[in-house]
Formats: sequence, structure tokens, C-alpha cells
Amino acid sequence: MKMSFRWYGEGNDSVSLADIKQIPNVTEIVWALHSKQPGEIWENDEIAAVKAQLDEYGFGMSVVESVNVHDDIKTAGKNRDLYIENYIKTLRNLSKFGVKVVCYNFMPVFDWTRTDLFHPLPDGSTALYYEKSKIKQDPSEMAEYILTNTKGYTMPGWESERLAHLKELFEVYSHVSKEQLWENLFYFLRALMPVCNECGIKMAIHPDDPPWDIFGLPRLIIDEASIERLLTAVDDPCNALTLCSGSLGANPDNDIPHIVRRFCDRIAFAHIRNVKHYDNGDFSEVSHRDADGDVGIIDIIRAYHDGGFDGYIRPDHGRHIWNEKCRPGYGLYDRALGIMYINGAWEMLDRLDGGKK
Ligand code: CS2
Ligand code: MN
Repeated sequence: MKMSFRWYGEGNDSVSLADIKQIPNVTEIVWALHSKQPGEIWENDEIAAVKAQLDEYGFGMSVVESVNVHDDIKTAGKNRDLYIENYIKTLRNLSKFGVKVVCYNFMPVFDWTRTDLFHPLPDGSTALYYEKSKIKQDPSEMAEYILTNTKGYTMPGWESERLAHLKELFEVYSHVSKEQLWENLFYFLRALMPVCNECGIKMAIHPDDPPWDIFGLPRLIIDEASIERLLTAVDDPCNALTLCSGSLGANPDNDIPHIVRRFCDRIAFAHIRNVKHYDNGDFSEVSHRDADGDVGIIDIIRAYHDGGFDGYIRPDHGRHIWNEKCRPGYGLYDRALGIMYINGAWEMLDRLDGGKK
């Protein structure tokens, strides 16, 4: 596995590259041009500017999270082919700089959804939290809450420009059934696969978070069966997964270690996050330690190790600890602790296997 860390870019993150350099074993930065709107082309000079910053610290830039997909592609809107063309140009440009994996999602309207960004945990830290009873039919209250509580940080998938048109977006999606959304995803991927093969880029879809329909919007990548459908419908090694243990793990019925074992050769990018479930359907993000949550972190790491996983891995969200002021879920300290937990488990498994010392 190749350890990575998500970084939002110069002037857009409370964490610096110099900070990240001191976390043992991190060799890759998971990056993006966060100022880009879905559908815009990422130009060579913009990518080169990030490369220069990462080069200074000796970091690779193999993984982008995310090149977001325009709503016209998701809804088969009138400009979908144009936006697919733009996406292809972006992929070609990224490949010139050594990008190997592009993480993306196909969630309608919203990216991940939480009702509380700074929920207090018993130990005095705070974490992202989902309170089931707060998810009503009308999403505007929650969108308003998210947009006004990010402590000044942008949140990918929650672009105020897009969400200013929430009503129109919902109106457009009201005509898209789950089956049509699947078809639109396949259409997108089939158009991309020849270019991906040519450029050596894997399209790694991120599961829907939470993994069930919300606000009447269909959600696709939610469990083992839906992953199987995706991978068989477009059976190409470049049609790959970002396996996020936290997103899928919000549903207690998802057996993540089993899913990792089953699809290991199609996982290009692993997100490791732990989640604690409550009987009433609420869930909280927690530390990466196995015993602090329910997703089976140790069994997940073991599944990757047994599968000989040599893709990219990163800690997903962390808690907010030690009074850190940071973007929700994306502070330095708890994610660094998560990395050391994963490093420790991995090295021990290497040792037990009699492999690398
Ligand atoms: C991320 C997602 O913060 C997160 O949970 O894992 O927001 C992810 O970046 C996107 O869904 C990928 O497109
Ligand atoms: Mn994730």
C-alpha cells in the first residue's frame, strides 16, 4: 500500500505540506483544484503549479480527489457530451503529470451528508455526526446548516454556487429514476474507458455517503450488490473503486472486510474511517481504533494485506482534537493518529507473514 494524505491546497487548508511531511510513511498527496466548478477543464499550467509545490517536499501527486462530475452528466442533461469531452481533456492533462487515480462520486445533488459537523464525543473531542430524525423531506434547512457551519472552509460537494439553485436541482433530479441514474453512470464510464486505458488512469468511484436514499434522491453505490453491478456492467480494470469504509460502514449490514476481500483487485484507493452506530439509526464518526467503532478496522486492514493491496490508502475523516481549528473532518492530528494506527497494523502483518522486515 502507498500511504497518502488529503490536502486542500495552498491557502485553503489548516494543514501545511511541512506538517504532512512529518507523518511517517506518507509519500503521496491526495489533491484537487478546489476552485474548479464541475465541468471545467483543468489546465496544464494549473496542474503544474500544484506539482511544483508537492515536488518541493518530495510528494507524489498520483491521486486526485475529486474531479467532480457535472449534473448534466448525472442527469443526461443537454450538455452531457460536452461535459464528458471536458472531463476527458482534464484526464489527459492529469495523466501528463503522473496522475494514476481519479476519485469521483455519482451522488445526486449532495456529497456526504451529516447533520452535525462538530458533535461532542465523551472524550471531549468533536466529530461529524448523522442524526436520522433530522433528515427531513426538505433539504434546505440542512444545506443552510452545512454552508454556515464550516468555519470558513469550503466543502467539496457543497459548493454555495450550486446549492444556491437547490430547488432547480431537485426539480431536475425528480425526473431521474434510480435506473436512469445507473444508465447515466454507465454512459459516462463507457465514454471514458478508452481514454483511461490509453492514459493509465483509473476512475475510482467513491460510495454514496450515507449509503441509502436521502431527500427522495436515489443513491447507487451503497453495498456489495451495487458494487458488483457497477464493476460487471463496465468490466474494465480502469473502472475501479475508492473503497470508503466509513461511507459504506454507516450501514451496519455492510460487511466491509468481506467487500474488501471480494473486490480487492478493483480497489484503486482505500479510505479508512471508523463509524459507531446507534440503535435509533444515528451514527457518529470516531477514532480509527478498531474498538472505538463498528466497521472492523483491523479486519479491513487485514483484508487489504491478505489481498496484496498495492494501491493508495488514506485515513478518511478524523475527529477534531486538541482544540485544533480545521476544516470539518480534515484536521491534522486525528488523521495523523489514524495513519500511525494503520502503519502499525500493516507492519505487524508484514512481520507475521514473514515478509518485509
Ligand atoms: C470524502 C468524500 O470527505 C469525504 O468523505 O471521502 O467527500 C469524497 O471526497 C467524495 O465523495 C469523492 O468524490
Ligand atoms: Mn471517503
